[in-house]
This record gives sequence, structure tokens and C-alpha cells, in this order.
Amino acid sequence: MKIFLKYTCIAALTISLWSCKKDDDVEVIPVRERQEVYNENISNIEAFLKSTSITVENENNVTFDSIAEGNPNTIWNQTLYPLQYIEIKNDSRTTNKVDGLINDPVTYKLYYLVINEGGGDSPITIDNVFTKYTGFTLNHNIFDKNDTGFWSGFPETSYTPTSVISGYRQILTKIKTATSITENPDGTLQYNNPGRVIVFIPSGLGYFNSAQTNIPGYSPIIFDITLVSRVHADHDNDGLLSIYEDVNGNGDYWDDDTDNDGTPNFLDLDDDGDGYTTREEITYEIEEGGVMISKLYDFEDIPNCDNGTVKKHLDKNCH
Ligand SMILES: [Ca+2]
Ligand SMILES: [Ca+2]
Ligand SMILES: [Ca+2]
Ligand SMILES: [Ca+2]
Repeated sequence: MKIFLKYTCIAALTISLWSCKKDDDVEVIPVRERQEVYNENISNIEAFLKSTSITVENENNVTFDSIAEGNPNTIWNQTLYPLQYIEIKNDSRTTNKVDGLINDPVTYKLYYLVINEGGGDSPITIDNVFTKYTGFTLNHNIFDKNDTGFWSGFPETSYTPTSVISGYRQILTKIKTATSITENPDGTLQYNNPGRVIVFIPSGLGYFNSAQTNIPGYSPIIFDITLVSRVHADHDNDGLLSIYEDVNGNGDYWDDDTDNDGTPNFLDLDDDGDGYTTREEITYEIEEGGVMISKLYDFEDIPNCDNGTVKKHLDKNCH
């Protein structure tokens, strides 16, 4: 039920716009301060970690039990899966424009346990990934579970699958995909040595004010995630994988906007704004068996304009 993982900013936006109405008939529901909610959430998460034990079973199955604080078996104290955290910013977006990053001042602490590192590759945050999960609230209830796996991507475009919440997405960079995938005699697939992580997500990196079925608004949640595979996406379907559209190579895909039209290159069909699509500019004709066919250049083979210094799809002086 990946509907639970859908990014909910549009709902949040709608609510805040609606809240701004001056109409007397409309109840005003102010959206709470993100920092204030985070402070409350992280305190609840830490109290949970200090008073709960975890029993890890098969893929997608864990059990949480309440125990006394100070017990060596609390998640906080146990050493089988050392408790770790990263400090990150919310990477959710209100639009896919260069300046569309959500306005969120909080630096989030994201606690996690690596259950299995995985033997394959770590995804980058804009890869398409195939994962399975179980989702819990802090009162140990399962609010959703997916045992078959599903594809998700970020940001969501017509060429990429549905997106998931920021905390889910960002923790995947800490584990790796399966070493290999083999087919069983009955035709089902066997995922060998996939990565698995359990992450404790403050609501600001999840659904925030937007209540979901079995998840009240502003509640932290827990995901037990198994990462099976990843593929690099071509978000704008211009023939260039997004990893090749990070022109300045700084790992931020949103700050490369060659034609300054507000749409970053990896979401822009005409990167240099010369009126010719990138796909047209990186297509060449070659004769094979007496007929001319069209092919796309490999990234490294895309030529520059005559006397140009950058590849032609980034140079409006030629096409
Ligand atoms: Ca592309
Ligand atoms: Ca652009
Ligand atoms: Ca592009
Ligand atoms: Ca162009």
C-alpha cells in the first residue's frame, strides 16, 4: 500500500492555503512550527529507543517490546545492531523548480539500525529503487506492510515511479542493494543479501501535519526497509541519465540550470534553451546494412559545438 509513502506536500500546501482564508465560516487550522514539532518528536523517539527492545526476525518482520529504561536490551543500549544517526535537512519540495525546496529550518536527527549492509550498490537519492517495508507507529502498531516490493523514485515525473517520504528515501543511501537476484525453479525471484535498515523518522521527514490511516498528524514513524535493487533514472526522458545532468558534479541535481529558466537540467528537455531538445541534439545518424538509423551518443561521446568548450546540448550556439 504505497499510498502511505506518497509525498504529502501538496496536501500540506492545500491546507495552509485554505487556512489563510479570512472567511468566517472556515475553521482556521494553523500548521505548527516545524522546529517545535521536531523537538517534541525527537524527544519521543529517544524515549522510545530507551524503553523498547527489538527482536529482528525474517525480512520485514521485527517485534518491539516495552522494557525498563536502563535495561541492556533497549534499542538504545543493545550492541547487536549499533544505534546510529545522521543529521540531515528535509529534501522535500513544493515544486520541481530550482527554488522549490520546502521551507524547513530544522536539522533532523535520523536514528537508524543497519540490520544488513547488503552486497550490491548504494543508491543516490534520485535513483529509482525497489524496496519492501513494514511501517510502525511508536506504539508498536503496524500501519502498513509491503512484502512483494515496489519501485519508487524522486522526484516523481511522468517517467519515474511514485515518490516516498524524505526520511525513507534519504536513509537508503546508508545501505546497499542485493548482491544478486536469481530465479527459483518455480519462477519466483530470490534476492540474495539485500540491504536492510530500520529507521526512526520524525514527522517533518514524513507526513508532518497530514494524518494518514492509523498515523495521527505530527507522529514519528518507524520503517523496517529492505533494499533490493536500484536503477539510475532519466527523469526528463531526454536520452541522458540524470547522473550525467549534474553539470558541476557537486551531487546536487537542483543547482544545474544551464539556460536559467528555473528548471534544473535533469528535468529540462532542452537544457541549453536553444529550441532544440537535448534528445535531438544528442542523436546522430549512422548507416547500418544500407539504411540510415538514428542513435543516441553515449554521454562521453557527445561532441562540443565547433570552437565550443562544452557539449553541444549545453551550448546554444549550435544544435
Ligand atoms: Ca535526462
Ligand atoms: Ca533549465
Ligand atoms: Ca535534461
Ligand atoms: Ca537544446
